Amino acid sequence: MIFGAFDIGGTSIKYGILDEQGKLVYQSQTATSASEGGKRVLAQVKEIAQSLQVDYALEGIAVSTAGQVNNLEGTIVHATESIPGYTGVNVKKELEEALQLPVAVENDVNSAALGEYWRGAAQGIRHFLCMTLGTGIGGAIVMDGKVYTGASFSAGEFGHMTLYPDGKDCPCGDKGCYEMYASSQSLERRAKEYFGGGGSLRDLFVKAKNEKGTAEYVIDQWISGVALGIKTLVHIFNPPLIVIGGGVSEQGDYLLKKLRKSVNAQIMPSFQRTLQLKMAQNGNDANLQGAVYQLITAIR
Ligand code: BMX
Ligand code: ZN
Repeated sequence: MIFGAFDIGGTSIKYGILDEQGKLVYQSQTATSASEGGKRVLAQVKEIAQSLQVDYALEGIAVSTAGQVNNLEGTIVHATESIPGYTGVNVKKELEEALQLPVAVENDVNSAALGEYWRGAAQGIRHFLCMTLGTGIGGAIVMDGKVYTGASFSAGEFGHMTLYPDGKDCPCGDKGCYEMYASSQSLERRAKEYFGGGGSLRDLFVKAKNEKGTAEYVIDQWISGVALGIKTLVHIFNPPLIVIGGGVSEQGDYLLKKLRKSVNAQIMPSFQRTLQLKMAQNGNDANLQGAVYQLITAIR
């Protein structure tokens, strides 16, 4: 069996073809037309899925998306202004009608968590948190091998914990949210302030590892923001594991060491002894894999 899978983020739509073991047989990506609104973004997905259907005998479509998702109805319960007009869109119904295939929809980080549970860093661990540092910051609470959805499918929006009450404006409408300081987009913004435009985050990490100096300072400042949010989560959930995903997870041990140090400096000893921090093993593929895991569970 093969499935089409999409991961809709504020910046890009990643997509691919996966088999029922979660193995990617094809993958690609395109920029999200976020500024043209959520309906246009869905139309983008529809067009890509239709073109994939020409070459592959797909048995279903798995969607991981930014925004709070009613995973039973496949609707966007609420989305921040990072994808304007996305709130209320029925992704499942529209895609099922257009493609004549079963469709499952889940929040991007809930998907990442399921992907890491199925095939990655959280295998065999039934309770954990997952957090991705991307355009924004998303979160997932996994309890007993299942995503905890909350009363309105909106649990785990870690990106909107308040770090600074009078801080930067957030696309959610509030000020000073965690994702304005600790997302990878925020690290990029800091790097630009110091080094001007042009460089990628990868360049920043290479520079920090080779020369230390300002590049490392920029990363350390950002890490202390990331750790602040983790501190709060740790004291609320006392989780045995937090999986950190998003593009920066490719920095592996370099980031993990810094993060561990910064987190340990802020949490009580009882939490330190049991807390594991791990980088996501499958990076962005986990979102696609988790969405497929959800689809397979739904159609079986
Ligand atoms: C935002 C919010 C979350 C999402 C997170 C990460 C929207 C559109 N997005 O906090 O639902 O999980 O960003 O998303 O409401 P990404 O854009 O970084 O992939
Ligand atoms: Zn916010």
